[in-house]
Amino acid sequence: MTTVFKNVCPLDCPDTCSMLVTVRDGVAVELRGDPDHHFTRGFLCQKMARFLDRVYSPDRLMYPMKRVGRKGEGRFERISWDEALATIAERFAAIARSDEGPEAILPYSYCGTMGKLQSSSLDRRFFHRLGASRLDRTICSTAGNAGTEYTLGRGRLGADPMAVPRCKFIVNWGSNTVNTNSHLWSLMIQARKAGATIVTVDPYRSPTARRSDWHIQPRPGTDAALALGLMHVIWRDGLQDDDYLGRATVGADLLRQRVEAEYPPERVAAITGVDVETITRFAHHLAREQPSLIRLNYGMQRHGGGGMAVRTITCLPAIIGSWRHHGGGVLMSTSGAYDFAMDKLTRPLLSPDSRIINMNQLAEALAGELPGPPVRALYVYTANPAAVAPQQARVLEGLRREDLFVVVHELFATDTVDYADIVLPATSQLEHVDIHGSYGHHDVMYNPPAIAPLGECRSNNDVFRALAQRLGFEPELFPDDETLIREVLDGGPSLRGITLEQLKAEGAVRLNLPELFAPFADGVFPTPSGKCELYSERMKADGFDPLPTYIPPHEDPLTQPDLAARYPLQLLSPPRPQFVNSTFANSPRHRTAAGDPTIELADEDARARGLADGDWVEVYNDRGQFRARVSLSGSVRPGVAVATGIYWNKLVPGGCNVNSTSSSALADMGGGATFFDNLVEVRSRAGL
Ligand SMILES: Nc1nc2c(c(=O)[nH]1)N[C@H]1C(S)=C(S)[C@@H](COP(=O)(O)OP(=O)(O)OC[C@H]3O[C@@H](n4cnc5c(=O)[nH]c(N)nc54)[C@H](O)[C@@H]3O)O[C@H]1N2
Ligand SMILES: Nc1nc2c(c(=O)[nH]1)N[C@H]1C(S)=C(S)[C@@H](COP(=O)(O)OP(=O)(O)OC[C@H]3O[C@@H](n4cnc5c(=O)[nH]c(N)nc54)[C@H](O)[C@@H]3O)O[C@H]1N2
Ligand SMILES: [Mo]
Repeated sequence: MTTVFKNVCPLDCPDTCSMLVTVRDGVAVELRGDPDHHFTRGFLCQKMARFLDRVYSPDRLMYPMKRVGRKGEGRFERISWDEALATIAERFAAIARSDEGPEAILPYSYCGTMGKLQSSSLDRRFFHRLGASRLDRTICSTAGNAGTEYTLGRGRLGADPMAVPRCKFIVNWGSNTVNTNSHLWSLMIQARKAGATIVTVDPYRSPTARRSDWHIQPRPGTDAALALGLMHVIWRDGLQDDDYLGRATVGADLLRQRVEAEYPPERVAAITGVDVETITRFAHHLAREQPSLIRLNYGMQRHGGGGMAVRTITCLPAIIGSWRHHGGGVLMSTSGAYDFAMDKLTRPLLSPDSRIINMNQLAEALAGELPGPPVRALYVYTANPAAVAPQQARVLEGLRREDLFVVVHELFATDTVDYADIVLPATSQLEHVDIHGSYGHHDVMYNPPAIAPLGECRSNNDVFRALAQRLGFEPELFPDDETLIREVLDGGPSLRGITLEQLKAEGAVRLNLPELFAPFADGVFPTPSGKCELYSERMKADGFDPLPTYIPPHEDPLTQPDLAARYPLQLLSPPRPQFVNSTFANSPRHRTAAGDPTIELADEDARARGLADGDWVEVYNDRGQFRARVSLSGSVRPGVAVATGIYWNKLVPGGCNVNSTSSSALADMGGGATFFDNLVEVRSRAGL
């Protein structure tokens, strides 16, 4: 029996591809990109093209286990599901009954799968019903979402990606689109064939910068200053769109006064390291070549002033009127167009008051430094915090605590699994059902179970159903997955009429939106004023500068010369193209393709330290150290270094990755992470 299923790529990536999976006699034998899906267009990235190797990997976890070695050692013995579930339920019930109460239990998850059901449905209901601490999921995009929300009124709404081929001037601003959003890149290439210019703004000569027509290379964390400099030039040279500014914005005069007085190109050049001529030319092209699009991604968000940087850049399209055009404006995420009934799915009102813990402060939470009871139990699923969280040494110290009960639900024996008391085996995307939105296009997609669960693997939802039953929670709160899909589809206007039956039949269905749309062409914004808020009363009320401004990085060589004297290099750690976060870092094929961890340095920084290409070095600061090989690839300016990731600690020499140096300080908005706001020094390993 051969059947072809239409599945959905589960990775945390904007592309959310449609995949055709051929199943013969219950075994998936072929997987390819769906040629009929408008965004996937038959093409999968180098990671997902080999997904079946991962599904059928001999390294998959196949049955529950309990710890027999020391914490961190990764020695386990097989147990039954019955024993695993009973152990977890008893520990949780005992903690909930204790004086410390259920807030001493902390769930920790992120987006190992983007499926609505397996990433945020019964897990939320379970922990809310239990009264556990709530996790603020801030590790990725919350700073920028807060910044755009203040400005546009909705954080995840922007230009339509399908209109990108119409653009004349395309800016990849802090976005490595070639690797992190490859199907959008192919739309950018279509635009280029029709005459568009592609620019990349990135302190690193990323694969995207290398393939662009123009690479602008600012100092890390100075993007807001660059954007304010562009505004200065735009107003000075009369390139603004007065009509759009007049009817669709508030605060234009105040902003104009600020940039005139405070951000002349000469000052901006001194802050950003971008010369006056480049700033001027950039401003002219951006304003004149319409539609101009800014693909704004995460690079600048992972700095101390990341929220304000995103807000500031997001003001630009209203000043030059690019929102008028299909494809014009800013594109950060498309997920705000989905009106999924998330509250029905997650039931926040089951536990409206329990403590909130910012996931970027896992180190502090495990050390008992946050208000409220100590964390006595940690339940990790769909995430790998031992590798991806900042302040790694302190996170691992916390995970080693003898009095901390740790459950990890995973497909593979990750760095985090090594610290578990109980390990649970998880199903892959081909083994469970799910429903997906996207943050890179506008389809709702259905993922059918194409094969039966391997070994004793269970999906996230199946485990939470079983735990809920053991704890005596109301069965009606934990229904089957199809009921959950119907509930989440019962949302707002963009989903109206889209049914489970239709999704099952068609696989992917576009939201109720026009074929192409320009969200702010009419000049109406979902802000309190109904306009694009160049000046924001809400920001003022929240204690921010109501106007766009430049906030230097926390660890800034210019404003903190003492720190920079010890740690002079600004270290960026964006993804290595072969991995998605730490996923695939254990796949033999991807590990081989990725090679050893590297640190890319400017020639003169290497020379000054007596280092040559290929040397093993130690990269360090007060928080920790990791090893990498020097790469003199000509991709960074002096004073900047790049170590792409995220490797598994246990698979690299020295046993720790780049996050042993990154900081858990928070960004200015949204409690965001500051992975790239990280001063380090490098020394030779010879003689260590
Ligand atoms: N192949 C692959 N695809 C992925 C992922 C992956 O790990 N691998 N991860 C997925 C996830 S979870 C996310 S969040 C997205 C991330 O998608 P992107 O935001 O595109 O990814 P990054 O590479 O983190 O950051 C983009 C660029 O920002 C640059 N940058 C760093 N600091 C600054 C700065 O101060 N200013 C400017 N202008 N640029 C700066 C970095 O050098 C990098 O080249 O990609 C998703 N897609
Ligand atoms: N230095 C540095 N650190 C970073 C970043 C960076 O750029 N630099 N990027 C940050 C960003 S943007 C993000 S989004 C985070 C990502 O951090 P995480 O969300 O923790 O991402 P992954 O490392 O991909 O880990 C996801 C895990 O989920 C598992 N998984 C997949 N599907 C399922 C499932 O259905 N059930 C269960 N139980 N498990 C499943 C996978 O096997 C994998 O081990 O990392 C952040 N950390
Ligand atoms: Mo992310």
